[in-house]
Amino acid sequence: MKALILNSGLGRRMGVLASEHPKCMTEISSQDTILSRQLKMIAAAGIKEVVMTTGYYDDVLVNYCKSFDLPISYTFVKNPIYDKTNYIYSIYCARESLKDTDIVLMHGDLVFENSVFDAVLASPVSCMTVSSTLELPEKDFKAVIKEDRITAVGVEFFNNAIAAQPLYKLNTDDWRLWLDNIIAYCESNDESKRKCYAEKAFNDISEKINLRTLDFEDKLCAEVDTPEDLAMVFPKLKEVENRTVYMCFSTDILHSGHMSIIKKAAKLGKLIVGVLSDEAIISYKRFPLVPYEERKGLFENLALVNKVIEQKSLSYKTNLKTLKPTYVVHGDDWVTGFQRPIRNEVVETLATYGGQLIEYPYSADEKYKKLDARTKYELSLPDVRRGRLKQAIEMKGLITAIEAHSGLTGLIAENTVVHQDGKSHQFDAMWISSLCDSTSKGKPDIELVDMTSRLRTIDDIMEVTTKPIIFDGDTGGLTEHFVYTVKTLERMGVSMIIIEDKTGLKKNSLFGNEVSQTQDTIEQFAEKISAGKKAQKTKKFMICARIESLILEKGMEDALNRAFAYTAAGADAVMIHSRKKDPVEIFEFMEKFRLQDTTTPIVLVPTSFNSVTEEEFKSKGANVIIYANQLTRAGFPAMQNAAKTILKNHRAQECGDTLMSIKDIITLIPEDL
Ligand code: SPV
Ligand code: MG
Repeated sequence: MKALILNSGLGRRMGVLASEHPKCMTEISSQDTILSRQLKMIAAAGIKEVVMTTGYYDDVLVNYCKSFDLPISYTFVKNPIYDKTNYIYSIYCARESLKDTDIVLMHGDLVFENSVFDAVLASPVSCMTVSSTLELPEKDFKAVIKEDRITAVGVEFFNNAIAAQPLYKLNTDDWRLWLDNIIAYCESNDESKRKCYAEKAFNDISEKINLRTLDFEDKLCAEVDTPEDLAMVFPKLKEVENRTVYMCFSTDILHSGHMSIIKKAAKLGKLIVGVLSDEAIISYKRFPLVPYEERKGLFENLALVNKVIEQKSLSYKTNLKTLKPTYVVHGDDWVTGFQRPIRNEVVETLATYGGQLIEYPYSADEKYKKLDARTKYELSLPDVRRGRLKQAIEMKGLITAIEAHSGLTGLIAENTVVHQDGKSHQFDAMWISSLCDSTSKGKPDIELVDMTSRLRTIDDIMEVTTKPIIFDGDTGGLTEHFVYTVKTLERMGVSMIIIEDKTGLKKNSLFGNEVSQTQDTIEQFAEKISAGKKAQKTKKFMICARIESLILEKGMEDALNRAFAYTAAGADAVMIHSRKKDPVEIFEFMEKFRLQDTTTPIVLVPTSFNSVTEEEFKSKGANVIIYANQLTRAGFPAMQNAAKTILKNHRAQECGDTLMSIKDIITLIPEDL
């Protein structure tokens, strides 16, 4: 497609404003003239060839065009008798450059906004811009409409007419017919046929040309013939140029799909990009591979982006209330699904001040899905996965983990998401519980399942997940063995090991003093922790000291003494455990610990004191909440029930309703996982 810009006119009615250069070089804003604005839009639309007819001050015009570094090749054609003819003759002069191509034709004094130009270019049929909302002008162009087609264009028509502006898109065949008649006009002996509007040559043959209207309504599309026209265009243009567009991104890579929507958005106004905070992303999808500051940098370096700000939650409301953008741009994928409430809130907020939501079709391209899968895979690699627990605690303050003891329960921990009131909730990490790992093997929780087997469980889970792993290391065994465990776990990409200050034959803590259990000495356990910290090779791996004083009824003071001794020995976190239903002792511990230590993360396993909400724990200073055994406890009765039902009925039909369908179970695990 070529653009044809008609700039041979004398512009007499502009007076001094066009006395030293062609009219199209009249300034219309602090950055632009009519022409520079047109050329930038043409270049942005990807049109590479411009044919420009010139007349007076043609050398000024040619030099001016070349002064812009735009990816446009120009063909300048001077109408040698521009002062004696109309632009019909200028087109005739340029005819050789205008054959066999689609054309976007505009008068050089036309100022229009991007969305009008885009709509013209996107039209599949030949079209001319008209306005159904403007009054019929006295002197300017009007288009006569018959059965949806334009049958005549001129200043003299008032019946069945609509206000029109000389911005056209003409498909090759339609243009060829019109151009041929323009040539015929200009080669005729009739002098007046070189002095009329080119549209007269169209009107003669309009029944052969399928020219449709493109209604720009009250958007900006106006000719500047006089200083009065200019005065009307100024404020309108200012309003157009002050428009702002808001988009929000959570991506850590920018691909062509993002660039394409950014380009569209930037055409609507000054683009402000909201970058979702790390915390908001974690709550919504997977962990960001690239932290907020770097993701912000991606957009700050884009020329199309005016400003980048943080969006602290999935909700747009706060940013929209502050920025009041003219438009919010988003893919149409949020019309349904879990983002729907967020979209609804955007629509409501925009309505409070007259903003508008613009949605473009979402591209679920295969190559973008592959990119996403690759990013996900990277998250599962040891070096990336290991440090993410520490980062998540730092970012969120409080994180949650659920137990996993197999690939399958790992998938549940990884993929279960609940959408509630426009927010989404999922677990941040996985807990490889000694109780559940042992139970799934039909063994008691007494460090009987050896480390080789425990590592195998970790590996099974790691193979199908990306979330950070907290390993239940029981007592940690002999210090001489513990240092090897630390190194092995680090190498695998585990994020934290929790060891409890017990010695000898360990039993599950929830037995308390009902069984005989021995607490280690402070010195010996602290020594084990320091040895582990010394053995550690990477920075973000964590060793958490688990204090059993409350379980073994040794009192609060003992618990606190131990907590401070263990952190002094290098523990990265402390876990305080209790088997009481009432959380009072847990709260007391946290309060007293926090008086002296405000930073070391506190880990809790609220199996018994399960009435407390995460929010409450957070307010009291907890940082990690582990749901240590719920999946195992949910699975066992369900399985037992199915077994009993079959035994009672001597067939499986009766338990069918409680089971997952065969289709669901065989398709649960994708083959290319
Ligand atoms: C586990 O899950 O194995 C634990 C937590 O260590 S508890 O069972 O409460 O001791
Ligand atoms: Mg355990």
